[in-house]
Amino acid sequence: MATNRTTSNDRGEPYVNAGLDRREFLRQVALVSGGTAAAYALLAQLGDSRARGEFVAKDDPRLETGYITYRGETGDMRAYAARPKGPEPCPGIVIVHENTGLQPHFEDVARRFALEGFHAIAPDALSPVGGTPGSTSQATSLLNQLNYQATIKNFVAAVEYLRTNPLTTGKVGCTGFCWGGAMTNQVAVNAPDLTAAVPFYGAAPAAADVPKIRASMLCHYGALDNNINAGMVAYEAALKAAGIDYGIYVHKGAGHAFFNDQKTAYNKAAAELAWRLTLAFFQVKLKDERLVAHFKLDETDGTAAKDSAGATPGTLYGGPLWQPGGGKIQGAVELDGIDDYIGTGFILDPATGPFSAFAWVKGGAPGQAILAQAGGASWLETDAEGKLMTSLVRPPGGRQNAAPLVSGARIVDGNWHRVGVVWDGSKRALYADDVLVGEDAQSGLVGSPGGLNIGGGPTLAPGTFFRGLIDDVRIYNQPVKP
Ligand SMILES: [Ca+2]
Repeated sequence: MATNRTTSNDRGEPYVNAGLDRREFLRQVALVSGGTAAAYALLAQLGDSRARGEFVAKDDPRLETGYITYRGETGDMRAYAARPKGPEPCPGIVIVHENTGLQPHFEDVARRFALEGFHAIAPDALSPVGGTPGSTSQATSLLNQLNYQATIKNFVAAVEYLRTNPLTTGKVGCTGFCWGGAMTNQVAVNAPDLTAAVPFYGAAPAAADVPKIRASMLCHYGALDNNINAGMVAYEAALKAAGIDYGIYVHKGAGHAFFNDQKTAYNKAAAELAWRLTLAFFQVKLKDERLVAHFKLDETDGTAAKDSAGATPGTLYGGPLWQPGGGKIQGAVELDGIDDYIGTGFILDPATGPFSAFAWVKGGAPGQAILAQAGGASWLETDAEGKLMTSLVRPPGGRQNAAPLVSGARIVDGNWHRVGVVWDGSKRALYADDVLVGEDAQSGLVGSPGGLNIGGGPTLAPGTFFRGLIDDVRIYNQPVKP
């Protein structure tokens, strides 16, 4: 099965992108595994998907993937793009391939980033000459003929494409490998809006260029990679002298290209460590600072709901059920409509300024709360007809009554709906499925220093508890357009 399908894939690409054909790959596997039969067995064990160099399947249902084009220095650039499904903005990552062009391995790396919550694109540096050809040696030869300065600008344009993309948070990182590691260093020098960069065994930029870097840097090296490592000491000295936020990690026992699982230089231990370090680095450096609390509700047991953005974890009361496979984005929590809710610590006070709150809900009935603040008001709830509304009202005083805002969107039909309330300081707005369904002007909102009740009203009155699934609750400290 695996052996038939791995001779080439449907685009006619070679089995491995390391200049090794499949026979040579099998020979090298045989050297370490005791014979060709054992090598085939090993390939089969790797599984069909893995044997094609995929950690994440091309059609993973959690992701949106495909090819995009953006405007570069030399014209239209083609790139593979992968992001989590859904409209929530993510930090951006530009991935720069090795000197063999945009091989399937780098598209897989993009999907790995997407699964971790990033909007990743892997541009094809060979776009100006018709794209990466089937032969890896031809790709390398073509790459060497490209105008290097124009190629740098093509990748800098990828940073700008992501930075200005409505599906990103505006924060962008860049990572790349070998030739792409050197390019990542060049992107860091030439893209002042780049926030973080992770070159893998990349040739250093000119020392005189290093002070232009604005990004935080994490540089991976293989301890056995003598050629590249020759430039490491001077590069570090220049980074230090320029006061740049940097880290250098030299991976023991690893050589050039140790991250690429399609090459014989692959070092699993080093690759896994480098991946964890890279993810942690990007997660910290590219954090969405607007997001002050984020309850993914992907837990499988226990009575704690993690806050992945802030420091206000929730506690489950009344015995809600975790539904690890039943959410809109991975797992969700199921509430019984009687007394189940999640209570959190204080996150923000609506009286102090603009904010936004979004959640996915499925189920519910008229008159139930979705998100309410203890001692304050329901931020999101359903009215007597099951229509989305907010009871966040302006402070008492003046001639007008402070009235709730009711939308026309009935959301208790048993389908998933993404609901949201946005306060921009002068207008209340309600969103259902990312469409504006209600809006009015207000002079302010009544505040509260209480925590949030997810699935329960502000006073936890009987009849206000939500019956159904709630998922992915996000609170932002500013107006966010869905
Ligand atoms: Ca979830």
